[in-house]
Amino acid sequence: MATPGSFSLTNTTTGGGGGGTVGAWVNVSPANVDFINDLTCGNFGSETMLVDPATGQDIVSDKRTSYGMFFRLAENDFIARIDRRLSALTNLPIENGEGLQVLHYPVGGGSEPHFDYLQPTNVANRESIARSGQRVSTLVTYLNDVPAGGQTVFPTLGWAVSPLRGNAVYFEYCDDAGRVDPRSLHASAPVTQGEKWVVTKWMRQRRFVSAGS
Ligand SMILES: O=C(O)CCC(=O)C(=O)O
Repeated sequence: MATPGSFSLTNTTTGGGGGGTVGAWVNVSPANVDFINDLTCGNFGSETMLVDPATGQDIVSDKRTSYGMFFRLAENDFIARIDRRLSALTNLPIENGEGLQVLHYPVGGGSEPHFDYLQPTNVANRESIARSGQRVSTLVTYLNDVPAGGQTVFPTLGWAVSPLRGNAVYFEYCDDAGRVDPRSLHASAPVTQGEKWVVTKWMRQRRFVSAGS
């Protein structure tokens, strides 16, 4: 198992949509990328959920062909350190963060365009928004170089980010009044060679309280 080094996350570039949508690249130190990979060993197997843009429902979807697992917030010392760093980077309280999600896309894996914000078109989403507020931002960190395919694509913005180990893409889509920005529509292009590993952090308007807690 790799040793967790000091977690360095540097906001290197900003760009993207303008208006309510902000995009940024960040960089994660290689030791920490290895450590995140090691920590996930043996915990995979469940298909991942996404929010269907048409219905707002959380779905296990043929629109996403990847496998994933969640860490609980501050599940161990290393994850707690990442949670703290991402809280500082996004300028939101640690407690507003959902647990880190790690995704694995095999060859052919990807996702159709979708929003990360919750649409209040079903009871589960309405209850989640009532508990924790809306999702406000997403940080996707790439854990490996992908030889071909696997870009994070923003079709409305005409923006695509290639997965490079240790880089990340950050985007915001909800203002203080709770208005969401549909320009944050995004997808993972299919991996055509190799595989793709990412870790995703979603932040909420308020303390994140999961269903049943
Ligand atoms: O894997 C990616 O590039 C994007 C991940 C994603 O769409 C998400 O976490 O909502």
